[in-house]
Amino acid sequence: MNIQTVETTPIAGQKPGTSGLRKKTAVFMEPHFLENYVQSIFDGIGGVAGKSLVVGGDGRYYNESAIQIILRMAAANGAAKIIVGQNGLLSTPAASHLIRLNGTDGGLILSASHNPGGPNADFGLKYNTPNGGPAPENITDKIYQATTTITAYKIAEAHDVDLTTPGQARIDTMLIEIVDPTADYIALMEELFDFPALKTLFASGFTMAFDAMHAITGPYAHAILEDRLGAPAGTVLNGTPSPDFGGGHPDPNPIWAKQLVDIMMGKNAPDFGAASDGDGDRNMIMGRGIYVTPSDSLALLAAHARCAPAYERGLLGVARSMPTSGAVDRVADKLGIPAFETPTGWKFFGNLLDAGRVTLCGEESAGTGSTHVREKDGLWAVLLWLNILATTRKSVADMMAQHWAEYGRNYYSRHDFEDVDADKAHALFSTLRDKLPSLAGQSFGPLTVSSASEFAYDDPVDGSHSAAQGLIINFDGGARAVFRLSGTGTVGATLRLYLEALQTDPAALHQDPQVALADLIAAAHTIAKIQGFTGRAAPDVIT
Ligand code: G16
Repeated sequence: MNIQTVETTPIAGQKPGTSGLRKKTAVFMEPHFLENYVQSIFDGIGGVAGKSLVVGGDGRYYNESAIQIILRMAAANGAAKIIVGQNGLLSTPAASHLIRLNGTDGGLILSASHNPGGPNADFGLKYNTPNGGPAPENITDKIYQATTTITAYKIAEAHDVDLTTPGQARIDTMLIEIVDPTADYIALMEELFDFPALKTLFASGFTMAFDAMHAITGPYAHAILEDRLGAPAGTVLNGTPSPDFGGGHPDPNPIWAKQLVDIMMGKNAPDFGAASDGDGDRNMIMGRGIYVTPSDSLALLAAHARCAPAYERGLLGVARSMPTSGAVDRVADKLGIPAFETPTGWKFFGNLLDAGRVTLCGEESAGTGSTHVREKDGLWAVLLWLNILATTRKSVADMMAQHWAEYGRNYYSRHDFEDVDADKAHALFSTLRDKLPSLAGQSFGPLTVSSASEFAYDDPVDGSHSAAQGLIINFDGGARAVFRLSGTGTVGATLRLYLEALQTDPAALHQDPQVALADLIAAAHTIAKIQGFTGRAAPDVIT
């Protein structure tokens, strides 16, 4: 094998964010950009000589070309074996499963998740560790360090590998195993859930709409929902992946999955609605006439997980990211199991899952998952909901009403101020941070601040400390506003304002969340001077 050693210099801006490196596609395609980052991953994890890796992506523009480069670089760096999805495709949870199933030394996942794809949109790359989960900060720090000192990368001179059919290929001595992206994942789902009960549910006339948003879950959803479980053809919408996600924004929330929302809120809506994102790890849940927030969905899944065979012995514990509502904590309390609060980012759940401290975890950003992989998993959440509905035979709206009556309702909303000038967003943030110690006791409208702090996390398993993970303002009565800057965007800054208020009065459980949270929204704007700093009086996206 001819190996080229290409001299290079560090490229600024290769610091991984909440979930790997995300940039404009055009930036990733600039000379040396991808190669520098891939070599830095290899160097940051101690080299890949003799190692095996899983490689796959969500099929967005540049996916396959990037994979061909990664294969040639892996060969040049001495990797022994690469398991790659057919046509370079793997959903993020399926990649996590393949890493665990095959005991590889980790994997490379090509995706910018829910961000749009295409030559003028976004691309991303992240390294997952041998447990199948996103690399924790101590490893991403090493990768970042490597990007700042890199002087050369290695790449084999070889033809593109044909990834169109499952089978084996080689670049010199490196074995490349091309696998069906869906087969092992489907087998795992079949182990976890009661497929015969789900078949019976669909056979009884239960109806569903699943919006794959022109993204990676299309083939998985067709195979599971329609082929295995007998849901009628047409249950899966937008089920053919396209490199630019049909020109859409593959983020499963009420704004971007409007087609599904219109169906579920319309006449003759199906019984159940769901959507997943670009790389298949996020989910949105709806019933006829109702949208279920990710925080409520997590709480409901925790309360009823025992309906599914995989969880029939109960849960060891649950975890949620800090900005996620406390609804799941109330369930944990009743079940007598621990509830953990972690910083935003799935990587923070890995230790808790590995140590057997939790079984279920989730985030307000539409991610839910369990011990079965080390990523959040969109279709898994859909199947767990289906398993619960197959057992209870109640509607989604009735399930939620019953849940709120039992536990109270954590009214919740996230307000996003997108593409804010980064300097202005940071100025808002640091001014607010300085103000935190003086806020307790001050009143804003009818609300009085009880405490304010910056969230930091001490991992209970490995003791690592993560500082500066969001600003929290608590109010008397249990409401809270949380401020964070997104770590997944590619331009400017996105300010996220998370709003939550617990309501236990049975007469007040069915309000519009924006109405229920109105005083809190006003207080948060006044305290942080959002309009003054950003020029925005209202958010761009409300979920
Ligand atoms: C990623 C992480 C999630 C996290 C989310 C937050 O999601 O995997 O764990 O909650 O980012 O994003 P932000 O920093 O923008 O608030 P994904 O689906 O983009 O991989």
